[in-house]
Amino acid sequence: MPANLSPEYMAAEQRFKAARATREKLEALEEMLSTIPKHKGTEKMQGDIKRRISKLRSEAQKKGGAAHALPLYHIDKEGAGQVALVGAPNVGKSLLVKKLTRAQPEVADYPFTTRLPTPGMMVFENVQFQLLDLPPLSEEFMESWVPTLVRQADVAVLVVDLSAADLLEEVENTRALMEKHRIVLGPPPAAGLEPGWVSKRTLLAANKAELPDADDNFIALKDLFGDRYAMLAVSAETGSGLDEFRRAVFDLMGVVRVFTKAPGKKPELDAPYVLRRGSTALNAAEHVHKDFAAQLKFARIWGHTRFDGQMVQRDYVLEDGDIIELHI
Ligand SMILES: Nc1nc2c(ncn2[C@@H]2O[C@H](COP(=O)(O)OP(=O)(O)OP(=O)(O)O)[C@@H](O)[C@H]2O)c(=O)[nH]1
Ligand SMILES: [Mg+2]
Repeated sequence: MPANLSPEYMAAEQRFKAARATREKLEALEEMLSTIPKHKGTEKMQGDIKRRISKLRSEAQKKGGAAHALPLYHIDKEGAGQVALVGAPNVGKSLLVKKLTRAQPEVADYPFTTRLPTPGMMVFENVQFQLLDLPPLSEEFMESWVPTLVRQADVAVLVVDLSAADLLEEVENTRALMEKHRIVLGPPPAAGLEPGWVSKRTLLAANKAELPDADDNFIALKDLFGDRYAMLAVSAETGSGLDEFRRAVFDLMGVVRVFTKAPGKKPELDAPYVLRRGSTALNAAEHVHKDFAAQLKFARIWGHTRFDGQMVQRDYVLEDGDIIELHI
């Protein structure tokens, strides 16, 4: 490690390490190059920085467009599932995330407030889901990386403003914008998805439900889109419907919570395994330990639909809340 690296250089290097977007990386590298002490001892480092700059530049150009047009964001998934909030500007996506999690996204009474993705963890009973606040979807402008994040999410919440005059159009607009990027909100078409397309299970969260006309508008929404989306009237402002929102997200996620217990011991009730709905006793065993799965002979179940300790086979389909005792 050559001596005499300045604090400015160190700060720039930190920024480079933290950067996700190509533009940010490039800016940090440029600054590293300008602040690195220019002497024999740093020659190799200078060369290394220059190489990284030119590599990033040429990669960015190959992808098309100037390097500065390529911000990319990636949010690491946490918890039992990720939920992308999508919708028109100013409908209350950020206030919902703020009320449901500990995140502090900016909320303001004008469109295009949100510029960056903001994750926050939402608790539902004994599990947590990651909500992702996103910039708005709009025909006028949409951040280029938004569809990628929606694609990666497990489910979507389509937020609308029940007081908006053009409410029904907004739903259609959002749906159409996502389809431009080959994302179907709601169930896939009957004929199936074409290659490259995805569908997202979607909850329509009709926000600002405490405002005048909201009730009538909710009825109109239900008439038009009730077959397509699970729907809920909420108010991020007053908090009404937010408990139902947590449960609706859980239902949409398509998972079951399962507790394990060792024979003769008490179940571990604070930390459920979260498995896809339809998972079997064998799948639960795979989660616990791969050796368990190979050796699983049978299981005993304590749950709502079985009598306590009932013996089941490996193909038993788990119910939410089941306690399972694995026998090998
Ligand atoms: N009356 C009422 N106002 C709300 C409610 N939810 C949000 N708002 C207000 O609506 C405005 C927009 O809220 P945001 O959460 O910033 O909306 P957004 O959808 O994130 O907006 P963009 O970031 O521009 O997409 C703010 O003034 C909020 O206080 C609600 O349930 N009722
Ligand atoms: Mg916002």
